[in-house]
Amino acid sequence: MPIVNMSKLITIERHIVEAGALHPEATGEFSRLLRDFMLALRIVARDVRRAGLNDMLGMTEDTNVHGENVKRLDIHANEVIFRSMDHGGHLCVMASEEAESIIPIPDEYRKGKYVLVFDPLDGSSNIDVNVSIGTIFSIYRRIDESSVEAGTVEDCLQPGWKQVAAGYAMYGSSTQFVYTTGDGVDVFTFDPTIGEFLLTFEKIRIPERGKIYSVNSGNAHKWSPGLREYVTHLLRPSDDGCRPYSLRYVGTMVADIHRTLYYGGIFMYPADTSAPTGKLRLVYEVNPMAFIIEQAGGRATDGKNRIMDVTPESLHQRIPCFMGSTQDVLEVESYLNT
Ligand code: P6P
Repeated sequence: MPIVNMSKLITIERHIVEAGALHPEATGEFSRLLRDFMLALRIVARDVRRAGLNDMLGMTEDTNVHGENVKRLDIHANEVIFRSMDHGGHLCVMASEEAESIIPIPDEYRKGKYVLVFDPLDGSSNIDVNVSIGTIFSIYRRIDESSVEAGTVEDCLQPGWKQVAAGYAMYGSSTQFVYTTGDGVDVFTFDPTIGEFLLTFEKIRIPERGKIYSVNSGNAHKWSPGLREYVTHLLRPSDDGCRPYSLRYVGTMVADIHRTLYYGGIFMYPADTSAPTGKLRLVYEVNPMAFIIEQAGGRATDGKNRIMDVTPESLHQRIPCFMGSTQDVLEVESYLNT
């Protein structure tokens, strides 16, 4: 378990400023970007918590680019993030799960050197039943940092190893913000009595191996033989007590990754016969989570290749993903690549 930080009272804003001070060349633009993004998350967290009272639950008539029914809270969260981030002068372009193409910065606002891609509300199917949902994000530098023009789709299609920052907010029993800028993973927990995100866990390290696997077993009949053999192996009791593993699956990637980060084990959304590239989207779901998992000492692949080495070809490209404790991911790879 990560070290609980009970000594220092550090807000996310102070953490961002102090981290920025470590980079003398920093202009403060990145810190202002994160500050504005935290405002958006505060608003989304408030509205998620009041959704039932605000009558924000339920479906719209719309479907998103993936043909999935869009919940009203999805649209609301998307708009809150856009309106919080479009005028700060630090972004040149945005991309969202809820938008078919890139989201340009309005003409009247200055274009900055950063790119924001995000899933405004991950776990939509769980909204109406009060199960944890979340917001996932990645930040990149634009390809041509000297440009002051509008950003392009190419700026949003950079490989994950170029991420400047990534993370997620989880709207669960408490609201937590988990992020990395490439120097480890820190967790902030929202204290509504003071309206601040306080540093609660520093530099989380994922266990080298866990005892939990997380996958939608309802798709088992469509898995590859190697994956079925792997899961059968996990469920076969071992003399050293390391097996059988337990199955935990929330159906919200943010929640399943958050548990995997703390307890170890493996989260999988594999390819199957009906989804040859899996379900989860590379740009704004899998890459940010891969950055978090790697920064915590874990491993994130598509079953063979490092996720963050893949160059996206389209905004909503899907990719199979296996991420979590290094030994667990290496073990599933050995079954997938026999
Ligand atoms: P399934 C939620 O809709 C989501 O995009 C991820 O958060 C989650 O991991 C996955 O889909 C769940 O998909 O097919 O198991 O319901």
